[in-house]
Amino acid sequence: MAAPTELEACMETMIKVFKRYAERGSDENNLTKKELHNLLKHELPCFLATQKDPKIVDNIMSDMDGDKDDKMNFSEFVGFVAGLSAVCERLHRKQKH
Ligand SMILES: [Ca+2]
Repeated sequence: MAAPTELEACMETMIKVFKRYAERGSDENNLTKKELHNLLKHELPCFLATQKDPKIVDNIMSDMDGDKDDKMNFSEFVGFVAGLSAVCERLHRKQKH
């Protein structure tokens, strides 16, 4: 099989990271609020450090939790990462001008 492209590797990494944190609890297909907090702390430390709101994890969870089960499944997680990536891209564009 050919080596994965950058984007394929990126998708694979997102699945791997999600599973690493989701698998710590009883439900391997979902992140609890605590698991989400752990993931942010270790995988997005700069993002977390810039957030002043102590309820940031609760807010992300309620914003992204489309099926309202108080847990984050992979699709909801991808939505969060995509949103954050879009913000980064916008900032990146601004810095260039
Ligand atoms: Ca959910």
